[in-house]
Amino acid sequence: MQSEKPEQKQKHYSTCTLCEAMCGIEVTTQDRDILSIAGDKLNPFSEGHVCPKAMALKDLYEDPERIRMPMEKTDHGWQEVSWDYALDKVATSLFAVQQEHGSESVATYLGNPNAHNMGSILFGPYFYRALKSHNRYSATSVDQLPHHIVSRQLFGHQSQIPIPDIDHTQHFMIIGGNPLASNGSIMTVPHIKRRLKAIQARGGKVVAIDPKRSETADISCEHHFIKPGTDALLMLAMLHTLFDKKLIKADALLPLAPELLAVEQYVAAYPAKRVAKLIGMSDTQIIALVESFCAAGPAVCYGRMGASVQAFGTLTQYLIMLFNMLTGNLDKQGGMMFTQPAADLLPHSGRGSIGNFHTRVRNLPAFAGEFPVSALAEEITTPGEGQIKAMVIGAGNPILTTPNGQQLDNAFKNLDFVVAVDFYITETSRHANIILPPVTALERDHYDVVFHNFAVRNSTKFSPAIFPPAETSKTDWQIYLGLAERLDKLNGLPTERYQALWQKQPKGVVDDLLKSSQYAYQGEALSIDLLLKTPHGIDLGPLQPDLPNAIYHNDKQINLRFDYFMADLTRLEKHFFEAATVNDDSLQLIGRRHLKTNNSWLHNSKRMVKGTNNGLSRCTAQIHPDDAQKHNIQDQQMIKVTSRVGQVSIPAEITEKIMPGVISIPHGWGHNKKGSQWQTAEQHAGVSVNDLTDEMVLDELSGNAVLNGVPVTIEAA
Ligand SMILES: Nc1nc2c(c(=O)[nH]1)N[C@H]1C(S)=C(S)[C@@H](COP(=O)(O)OP(=O)(O)OC[C@H]3O[C@@H](n4cnc5c(=O)[nH]c(N)nc54)[C@H](O)[C@@H]3O)O[C@H]1N2
Ligand SMILES: Nc1nc2c(c(=O)[nH]1)N[C@H]1C(S)=C(S)[C@@H](COP(=O)(O)OP(=O)(O)OC[C@H]3O[C@@H](n4cnc5c(=O)[nH]c(N)nc54)[C@H](O)[C@@H]3O)O[C@H]1N2
Ligand code: SF4
Ligand SMILES: [Mo]
Repeated sequence: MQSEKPEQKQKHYSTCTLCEAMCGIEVTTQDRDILSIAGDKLNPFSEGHVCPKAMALKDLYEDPERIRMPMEKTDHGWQEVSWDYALDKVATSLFAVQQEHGSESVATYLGNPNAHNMGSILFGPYFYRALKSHNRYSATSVDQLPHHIVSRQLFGHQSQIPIPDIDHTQHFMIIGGNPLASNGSIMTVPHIKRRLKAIQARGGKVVAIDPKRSETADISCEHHFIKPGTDALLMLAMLHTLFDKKLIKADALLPLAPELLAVEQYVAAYPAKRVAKLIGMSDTQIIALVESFCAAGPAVCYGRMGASVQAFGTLTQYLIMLFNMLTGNLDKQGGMMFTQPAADLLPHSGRGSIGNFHTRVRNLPAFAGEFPVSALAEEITTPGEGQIKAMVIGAGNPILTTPNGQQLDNAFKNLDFVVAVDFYITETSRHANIILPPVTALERDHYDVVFHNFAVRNSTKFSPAIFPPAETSKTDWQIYLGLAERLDKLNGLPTERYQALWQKQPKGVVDDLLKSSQYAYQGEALSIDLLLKTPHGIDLGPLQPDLPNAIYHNDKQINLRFDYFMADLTRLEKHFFEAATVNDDSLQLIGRRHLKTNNSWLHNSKRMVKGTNNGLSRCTAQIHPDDAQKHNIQDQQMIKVTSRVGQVSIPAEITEKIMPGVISIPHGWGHNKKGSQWQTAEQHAGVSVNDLTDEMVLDELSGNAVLNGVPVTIEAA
């Protein structure tokens, strides 16, 4: 029995890692309990802002269903096992599969939370390298892959992505993003609502282009419906208008991109009139969009998830970049700007190789060493050399988050061995032979090695683990390093270097990066030690013009690569102007996010699933009243939604906020698979929209999945 007195309450300053906004939080603890989580008012970047999800960090920490020790699947169900046993077993099992079937037979899938986890980012690669398999997949190819390809080609590095300078812009055009729900993406921006309102307060404009009148559209000055998947046409017409109306302002960029004006010939065939009907806007509307953008002073056109994860997502993101360049808004205050992060990983990380190798079955190109996840199921089920026989899932739930999830679920049953690094028994990790559970976010050291690079202001902050590590728990990096060392040993490779890595820890790498940074604070060079003394973080000022320094190409020129991107116009012509007319009866499926969700994995927090609309689950199919009438569907009635790959039954939610001809279903639901173990999530199961999305339809330029603009039919169930 413990006789010690309970400890005093303590306040800690940390960072929420649940989305990209990097909000500072004040966490009050007593012993090992979290009493409360509130916004850190002294954090110079987030200034006290948090969203309702911050409290989910507490729910996650306390969740009795979260796994705290490794689990092995046995004939008698899940059994808790020791860490040493589990790590040994995983390493020897992966090694055995590779011995029998070759190194490519083990594949990895890395999910979204890795991006918020410096341990996985910095030390995970030791493990993937030890595996020596090209069969690598991640959530990138259901998300931001187009952005990486555009930045790789134009600026020479996949992660050198310019960010909207939201605090200085006079005109913010948002294409396919809903930051009021997502809190911003590839735009790390706490308190987005206040910042969007500030643009309007200083006489500027916010314009949303979206098939849904989203929460963001609701507080914008203008909202224009657009037919899903047609944004490339809109951008072509907008670029055409720039030349037609002589609105080009590219002089400052021409020395870095001498061919920029040649864009005119590629967009010549796309006057607003030609595309208007296809995109669902009038030609005058399109022209007015451009004129008002150009009249505004500093302006920025920003395209995100809705614009990326569609059939022409890469072309769209490329054209958006050209639009910012041709209007003189790249690298300009109030436009699209590069960040100057204090701990900059970019010079030390892969710039992004394009098409070095291809998938076995469908011959799809790899980008930055990863294959499109749409190909994963067929690579598991198609026999032959290189067939995937074992999977490592790190912080991902691809059965709910990638196209044709049902097919992937079936494919997983064929695997000889699965290991999941996760703290829940999810729809995906239930397939594992062994689950290795890391600690939750507040129990590990944190520095945002990714999201400072995407932030609307330069800042720096280190958040040490709030609780000292328990003897029996491990962080992601300890798991990955432990596996890497074991695999190298099994492969007969030297393992001496690991001793130094265990000592150094990920925070040692960040310390090195900070010490080599251009910044100082009150005369002292940046370091982890300094940041420990400034627990609210340090503001490093607004983004600065950074060209040509920001370019990673050796010649310091922006490489426009018309040959690569504009070649896709052939496919676009075929798709929109030559293809047979689409089935009149079909609707276009799109996705949506809610402030209280986080992809597939916060539904076990009662607080996050509570208070949904009219007693309906949040997982509804939103349709327009005209479509409801046409199909004789009442509000809240169950409907069947059918696509080429599957069918789901889901309540209809009739709303004028959605464009006629469009249907919106959120992803991350579908917690109704036998064997997962998160009861609250199962009580709010919903259905998985990715049982409808099609793994065979891709943005062919990048291999990115098409999750927006999927043709479906509906009928009353
Ligand atoms: N239809 C449709 N599908 C989509 C989208 C869409 O808009 N529409 N969005 C796509 C996008 S943008 C993304 S990023 C993907 C996300 O897809 P995934 O990354 O595959 O899915 P998540 O739901 O983020 O799964 C995260 C898993 O990691 C676990 N986890 C959480 N934190 C940690 C941690 O610190 N360490 C470890 N080891 N595990 C952790 C959770 O328990 C959960 O099981 O979904 C995509 N799928
Ligand atoms: N609360 C919450 N926050 C999150 C997440 C979450 O699951 N929940 N996920 C995080 C992740 S992983 C990511 S990647 C980001 C994503 O962040 P965002 O990019 O802001 O993504 P969404 O909120 O899904 O908004 C996408 C918008 O695109 C619209 N759209 C759909 N199809 C099209 C189209 O064809 N054209 C146009 N123009 N618009 C279209 C949708 O209607 C929607 O309003 O959010 C992050 N933040
Ligand atoms: S916006 Fe919400 S989820 Fe995102 S970092 Fe801030 S508190 Fe966390
Ligand atoms: Mo994402």
